[in-house]
Amino acid sequence: MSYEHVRDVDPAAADALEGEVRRQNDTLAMIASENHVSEAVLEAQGSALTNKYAEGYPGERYYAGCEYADEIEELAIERATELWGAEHVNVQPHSGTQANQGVYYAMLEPGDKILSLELEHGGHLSHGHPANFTGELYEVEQYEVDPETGYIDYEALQTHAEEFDPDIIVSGYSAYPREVDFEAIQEAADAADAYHLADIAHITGLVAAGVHQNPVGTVDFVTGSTHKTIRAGRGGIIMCDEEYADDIDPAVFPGSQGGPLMHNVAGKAVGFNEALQPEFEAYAEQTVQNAKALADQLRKRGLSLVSGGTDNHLVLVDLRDSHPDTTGKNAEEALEDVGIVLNANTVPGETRSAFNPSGIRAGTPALTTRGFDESTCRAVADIIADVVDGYDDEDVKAEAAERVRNLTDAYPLYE
Ligand code: DSN
Repeated sequence: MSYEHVRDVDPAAADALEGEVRRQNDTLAMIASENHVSEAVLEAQGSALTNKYAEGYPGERYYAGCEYADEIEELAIERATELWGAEHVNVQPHSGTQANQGVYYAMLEPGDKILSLELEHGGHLSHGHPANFTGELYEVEQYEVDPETGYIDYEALQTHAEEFDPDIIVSGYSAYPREVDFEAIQEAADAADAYHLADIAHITGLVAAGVHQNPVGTVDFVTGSTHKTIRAGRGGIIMCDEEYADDIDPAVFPGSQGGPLMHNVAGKAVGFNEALQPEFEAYAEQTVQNAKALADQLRKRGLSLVSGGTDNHLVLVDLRDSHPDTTGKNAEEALEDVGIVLNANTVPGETRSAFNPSGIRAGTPALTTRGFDESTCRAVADIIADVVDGYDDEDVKAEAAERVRNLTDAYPLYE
């Protein structure tokens, strides 16, 4: 993949763009929220729709010249409806965080109460963290995973909801390796007479493929990002029943966003179409099987996993038992040196800091897109374990880098 037109006018930018393609090809992307979209999605995102302003919604735009913007947005909406089954879909949020913002802005008043999962336990900044606008504008209390099992304690959540009386309960997580029982959380929301927002950003693809429980139809609002396991163009999405459409749409535009990023909406349309093809189900199933194989091999190599394993696309390693003197950052940096790109992550009961936490999070969506299966993921687990064991040993790292190189050569990207 080359950027000839960019190179003609801006060699420095072309170097960076080509460097990024090379970096993605030559390393294993294991940040659980990342994936590799198809060239079709890349082309759609790089299309002339980047030039178009289209404030409003299909058929009701504030500017002229929106016939193709309408077509592409309608395609994205139709396909999302088919994938997840919601009555109403808004494909304009620029990101998953902005999708959440749209729901809060539509349904809450400043000072209203949010009950959500603690960030250290797998939640997300936009679910009420003090450093996020949600932590400033709303009154937030947070639930946790069971410290013994690492699973969400649904009974404790229900009791917490009864005591706190929230206006909205947020489910759906960024670093929680287990399947979520959205119905159990809906019972807590019903008991507290609260809305329920399920942020399925990480598991959009698993839900669309029927591999995980679909909260659409159970909860009030489902949000997500569109570039993670669903592997479409970058951005966010909101889904809800028709009764909330007139709250949600104006909260996105003009409430909290201006013109939609129509090139990204095009990437969503094209990626959603790919996800409707029969092979996507196999991709989603393989992503989970690969994560289970990765988890199993890491465990065999003596690493502790939060909750003991995984039901989805990610594993969360708590290094404190096996490597008390190795931080998540130590591991992240050593792994990056050998070509495995994942992230240091906080773990439940974190005793270090968010910047230098005690865990690492690793996901299989991008490896699976590259064609990895269970045995390749076990091989990757062995490399991770070797590097964590010898994170400051240059010989260990050189040998690990060679094994990563063999894998990236065998599974090239964007040929
Ligand atoms: N940054 C994403 C993640 O890594 O989970 C969430 O926004």
